[in-house]
Amino acid sequence: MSRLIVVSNRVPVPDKRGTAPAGGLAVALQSALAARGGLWLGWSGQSCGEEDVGPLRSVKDGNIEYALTDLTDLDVEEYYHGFANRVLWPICHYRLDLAEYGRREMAGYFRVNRFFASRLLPMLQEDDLIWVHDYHLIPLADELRRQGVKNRIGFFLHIPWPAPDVFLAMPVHEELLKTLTAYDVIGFQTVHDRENFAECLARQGLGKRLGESKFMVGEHTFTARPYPIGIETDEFAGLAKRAAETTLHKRMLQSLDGKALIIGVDRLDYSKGITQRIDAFETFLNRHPESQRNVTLLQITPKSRSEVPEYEAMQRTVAEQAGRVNGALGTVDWVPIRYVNRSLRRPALAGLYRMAKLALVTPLRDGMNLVAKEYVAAQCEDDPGVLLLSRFAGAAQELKEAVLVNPYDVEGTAEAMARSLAMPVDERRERWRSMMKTLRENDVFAWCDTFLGELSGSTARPAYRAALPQGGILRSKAV
Ligand code: GDG
Repeated sequence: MSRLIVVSNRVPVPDKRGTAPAGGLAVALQSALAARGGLWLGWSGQSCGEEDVGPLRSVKDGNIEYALTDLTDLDVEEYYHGFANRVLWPICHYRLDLAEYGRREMAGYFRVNRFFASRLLPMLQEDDLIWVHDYHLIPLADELRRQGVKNRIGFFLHIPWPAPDVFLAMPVHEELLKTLTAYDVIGFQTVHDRENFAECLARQGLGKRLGESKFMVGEHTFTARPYPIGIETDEFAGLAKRAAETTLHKRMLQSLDGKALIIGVDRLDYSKGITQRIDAFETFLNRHPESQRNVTLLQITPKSRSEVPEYEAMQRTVAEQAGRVNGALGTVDWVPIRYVNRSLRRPALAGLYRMAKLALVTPLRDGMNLVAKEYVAAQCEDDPGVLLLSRFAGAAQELKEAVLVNPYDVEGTAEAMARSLAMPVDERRERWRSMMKTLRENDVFAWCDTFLGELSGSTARPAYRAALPQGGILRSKAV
């Protein structure tokens, strides 16, 4: 079996005890790496200032090598904060209004991709399979090809691929689209994303479509397909079940004092629809006064990318909004919204999902949204809670038995909250069983197998699950 090379912006390096700081995605990729032997390359998260970037830092764990490179201040500013987070992220989430184009940042993005290619090159062997992740590294295959690499190279986009009118508004769209066609396999989260991509190619007159998933540009043919990412379903379900017996869980239950828990878990990001959700919750409370004092919304929102001005502003907006609702509707012994602005440990999160009667997963746009899947996996089969899910999350394509909402429709979402909280247990069970079946069939290990099967041209399914790292599942992904 060929070696596997994973390249992503950040790398989940195991700590000194050999424990992997991993959510489902990192666990699955580490298992695939352990089964084949291989290398995971990415940015260390550190800047070397204006100095020359030194040698790679290498961490070995069994037959997996983690190789980390620093970047200069200029690289971090232009490639990461600049083009990746201030142009590609908003564009791919349909927020043309937030994209800040700058030629300097665009050039920096391509330069850093060239740099990653040059770091990888000396470590490559002839039949290595290379799997590149996410929007930070779109041009990587093209840079590797220019440097003579002939290996099979795959790419998985974790976020949405936008509609052509949005994508083509980006000044550098043509170069970016062309570089993407240097891959052998391009994975998207949904059919919709793949069709948007195919339409971008057609609108640019770039190559031709040979079949549903086959495309040809020049002499090069490649596959572009949806590979919806999953979670470590059974492991997460077990984690949630065990968490229900912990002291934290018991304390939380006590503090709820019989009130129904509603949960929202999102990185602080404008794509997640947090402000619209709080508006909908307020509308629900006002229209259903009988619910007041009987429900509590726990919104867990760890900070992310606080260096980007929109994120800093959003942090203030959400906190003020929650404070306003609590001030207007709360009483001395009831707080409608509990707002937590930091990260919880993964087992604690799993336990809270299980306790919650309703999860609000209402992004305005999301590649997949793993929170939706984790919530379902964490439920108790006899008395499962209800998933209220945005139709604009990739997960809505698979979890059709969730209560689907349009997050822009605040009143509609408020009414869906009321319906969900009143849903009879038989209906909840039926919906849950069907969603759980989907999650079991397409867990993150199956996702990994399917993608690598396509990339390697093999239909045999290696048993990655058997090679799970000892550290198990600890926290969210770091890619
Ligand atoms: C990108 C795409 C796509 C959140 N708070 C805590 C915590 N989390 C974990 C969740 C979940 C993960 O973070 C978030 O994953 P999502 O999929 O919901 O969203 P993004 O981070 O935006 O991820 C997305 C994904 O890539 C994978 O392809 O689904 O569409 O945007 O696992 O549990 N984890 C812990 N404490 C927290 O407070 N431990």
